[in-house]
Amino acid sequence: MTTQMNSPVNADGVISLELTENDRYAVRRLTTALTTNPLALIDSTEWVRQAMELSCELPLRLREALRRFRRHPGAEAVLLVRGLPVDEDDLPPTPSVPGSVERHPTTPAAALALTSLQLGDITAFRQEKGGALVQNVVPVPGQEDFQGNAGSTTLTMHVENAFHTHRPDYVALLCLRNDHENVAGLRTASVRTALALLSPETRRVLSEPRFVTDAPPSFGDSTPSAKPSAVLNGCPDDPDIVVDFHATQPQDEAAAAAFRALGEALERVRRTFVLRTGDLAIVDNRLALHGRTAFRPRYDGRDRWLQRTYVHLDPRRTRPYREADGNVLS
Ligand SMILES: O=C(O)CCC(=O)C(=O)O
Ligand SMILES: [Fe+2]
Repeated sequence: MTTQMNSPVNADGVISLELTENDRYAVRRLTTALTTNPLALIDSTEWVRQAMELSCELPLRLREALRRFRRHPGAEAVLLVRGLPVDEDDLPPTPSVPGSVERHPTTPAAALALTSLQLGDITAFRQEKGGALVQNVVPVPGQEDFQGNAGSTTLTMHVENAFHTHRPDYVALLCLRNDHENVAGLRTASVRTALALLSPETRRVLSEPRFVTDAPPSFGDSTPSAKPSAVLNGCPDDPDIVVDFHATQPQDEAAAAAFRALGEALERVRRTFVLRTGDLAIVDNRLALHGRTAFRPRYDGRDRWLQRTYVHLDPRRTRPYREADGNVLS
């Protein structure tokens, strides 16, 4: 059936879609429309609205894949879209400043926004990178060991902004260029595949409010500690997961044992994606954790560069926290 061919589940359980030359051409037509005004601002209401309208004109097979992924995220809870129109030769040097974001529309930022906007609404948090909607994930000199996207050491597996009630439903990561040695990999691990490796007792403990998750370093130090909450939530046979192995603290011994068992199970099922230029990985942040393998930056303008958006499915749920019905949560 054509629908299955459009976004097949690979042998490794990951749903992926390879764009054709025609698809790429169609996406490029839309990114061109979104990048013609050099003074436009990605974070403006007008640009986001235009991008949302144009996202309805994305190639049908891409829209189908996104719609299907929304309802059926698969065992790995990752959708890989390959071949978006990013030309490495056209890219400026990889930024290397702290807090790097894209303010003005570029082809990759527009492609990322268009795709994200067919999944849901793009959002950002005021306290993180100034609330910019398209954020650069780049290594920063001196921050090699930082547990955040400016680092280049192994990035511990986490649900994005696990501490936050309104954490994103999806994290979308578009690769502009990979590292020099092509070893940096996005890692993902799905609770759907890990669950079978956990004992009923471990699942029970993980489903109780016995874990505290702090804000990640990207939020600064001002955020108060959260109340204890559960790591597994919702349907016991197909739960959502909320955990950050850098920021979550089990509150008692049995919780610590369950936490360790979960970490081991997730490690056994994790996947590594060495993304290429034009590859977009969309992670369902309710079901999968993500992290990154280590790499060696050179700070020569050719370092690894991803662009990231967060996607929320239901803007009404966050309306009290979004000023003027905009895209930034505070
Ligand atoms: O560098 C990566 O592949 C992932 C970084 C990350 O966790 C993020 O940007 O949310
Ligand atoms: Fe992350």
